[in-house]
Amino acid sequence: MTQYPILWSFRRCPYAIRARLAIASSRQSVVLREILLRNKPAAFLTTSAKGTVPVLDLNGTVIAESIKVMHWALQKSDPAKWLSMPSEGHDLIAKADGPFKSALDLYKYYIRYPDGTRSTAQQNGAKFLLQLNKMLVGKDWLFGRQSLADMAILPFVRQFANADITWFNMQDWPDLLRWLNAFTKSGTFANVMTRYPSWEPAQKQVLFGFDSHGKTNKTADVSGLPLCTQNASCTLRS
Ligand SMILES: N[C@@H](CCC(=O)N[C@@H](CS)C(=O)NCC(=O)O)C(=O)O
Repeated sequence: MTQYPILWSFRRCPYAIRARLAIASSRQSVVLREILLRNKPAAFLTTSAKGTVPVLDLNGTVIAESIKVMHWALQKSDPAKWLSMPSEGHDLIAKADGPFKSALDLYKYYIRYPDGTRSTAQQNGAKFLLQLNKMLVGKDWLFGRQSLADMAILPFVRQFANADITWFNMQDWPDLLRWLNAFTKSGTFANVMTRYPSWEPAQKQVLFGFDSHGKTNKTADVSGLPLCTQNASCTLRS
């Protein structure tokens, strides 16, 4: 039986989305375990007591940081050359994961904070988004070609946009809008956003990634694993 790594994931989590994007791009395959954050399975918490998704279990070695999951996948195989980006890309990701994510959390959950939090957070987030817009003028991707920075940052920009889509679409950042729309309308994004039932110990395994499309590894022993395709629900592999 082929041993696939296990990816614990939550469909809408931007950290988990970027991990799935890198796994799909790298043409790796993992067993996907979709969970609900409000009802974390004991087996998930045993794997990573931290309790955040994504978590990649490499048969005992555990990676519990999304950016590290991205690097793990792309270091194995990087056909789209996402890792070939200027070092500035890593600084940009750090900015997205740090101050921008903090602004995003305050913007989304402003109700828990004092009056004025929402507009300050919106302005702070917008400063970063204007920087991205400037970088995207005349370009499809932040550094010209699609890279790790685009895919690590876009899921968070999508979340920021969805917090108030009317306001977001009215801002003067046409290149940012073009970049985000190209991503959210892409097959790449649709592929990683396929819905799966929440994992239960007794369920059949869900294969995510390259092998799940039946394009490779046809001889691998994955009998009993559901074969999941882009928009389809899982079907059993005979
Ligand atoms: N630094 C972690 C953060 C992951 C994270 O915070 N994920 C959120 C979901 S988007 C989570 O699991 N939160 C735990 C919870 O809500 O209980 C990473 O990059 O993987």
